[in-house]
Amino acid sequence: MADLTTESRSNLQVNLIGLEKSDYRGDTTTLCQGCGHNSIASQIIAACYEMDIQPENLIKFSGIGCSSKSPAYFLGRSFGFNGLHGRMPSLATGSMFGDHTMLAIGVSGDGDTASIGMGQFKHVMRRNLPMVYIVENNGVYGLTKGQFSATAESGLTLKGYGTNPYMPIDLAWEALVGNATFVARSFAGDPKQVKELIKAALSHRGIAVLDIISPCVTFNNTDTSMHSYAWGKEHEVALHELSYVPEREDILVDYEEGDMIDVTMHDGSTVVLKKLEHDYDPTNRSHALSILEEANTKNWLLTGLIYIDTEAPCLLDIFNLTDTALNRLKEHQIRPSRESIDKVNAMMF
Ligand SMILES: Cc1ncc(C[n+]2csc(CCOP(=O)(O)OP(=O)(O)O)c2C)c(N)n1
Ligand code: SF4
Ligand SMILES: [Mg+2]
Repeated sequence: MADLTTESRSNLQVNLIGLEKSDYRGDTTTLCQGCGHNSIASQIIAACYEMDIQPENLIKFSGIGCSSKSPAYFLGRSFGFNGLHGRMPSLATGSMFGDHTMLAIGVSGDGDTASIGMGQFKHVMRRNLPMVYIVENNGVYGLTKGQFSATAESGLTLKGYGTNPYMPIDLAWEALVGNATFVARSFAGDPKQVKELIKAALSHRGIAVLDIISPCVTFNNTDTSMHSYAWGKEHEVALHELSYVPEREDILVDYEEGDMIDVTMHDGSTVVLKKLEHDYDPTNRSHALSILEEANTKNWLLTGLIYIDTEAPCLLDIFNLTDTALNRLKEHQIRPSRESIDKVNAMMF
């Protein structure tokens, strides 16, 4: 029988383990139409389907925020834990010790990670927990009505919040200096790149950080734009202020490796995306640091796989765990013998 490529299989009704794409879906989204987070959820569904992942072999994690709600909208058959704000890393660490045979996907926001969760983020990087860590980065706290987050650019002016006086935190940079073993950046409107990076991240045995720029169409906008929240509100008086959400089209881009493109956001502002060159070597850490620094100086958003180290041992390898997951061992297997207790006690005195 001919060997089917992943791409040709994705056009068929079922994947190699006999599941349909619908087996990877979750609940219907309650996020705003056009929110970048929805597009990322769709690419997680597509990546897991195409990789023939058994949904029951995967755990989803999140913290708090619109982004952190999104695990409800993909992989409805998988396990899931929506934790406290900024505490996703410790939750994931404990769970993965409980069952190291699972795959882990975490979805966090820029507020959840770069503000309240920054300490936990840094430690899960250096511990190299095997987990896909997606940050849906929109520069605001979307869920709590759009305050600046720690990744918002300095000088950005938003209605109700004035002008942001602080320099932004670059999460790809923080991951890299924190010794992450997989660091990538993308844009929610580039589904092809997002999907490929998610697949690569799922194949990585270690922490895989995906900083995905994911526009908040409701709050990260300005008053003067024709597509702004304020403009829309002026033209639709019948809607209640708190429930009003402007309907927006997803912003989609398609560009080649090495290319640089300007993308106009819903508020009329522009971001410059630069895809890494085809011959870029992501295993060179110091080069990765220098190109990120250059991109920041020039105000580009560098997209693609920025850094990967496939040699570093992951947290669960270091701890020499049993082949059987700890949460599946029987009581008699986890109870230490009298001799080993005596041995430990003898070492104390
Ligand atoms: C301990 C704690 N502090 C503050 C909040 C309020 N709060 C909820 S979500 C959120 C920010 C979410 O922002 P982000 O992670 O960027 O997600 P987004 O909604 O933008 O996707 C905040 C401050 C909270 N729930 N818990
Ligand atoms: S408020 Fe912003 S981040 Fe939240 S769902 Fe709406 S568009 Fe997305
Ligand atoms: Mg946010």
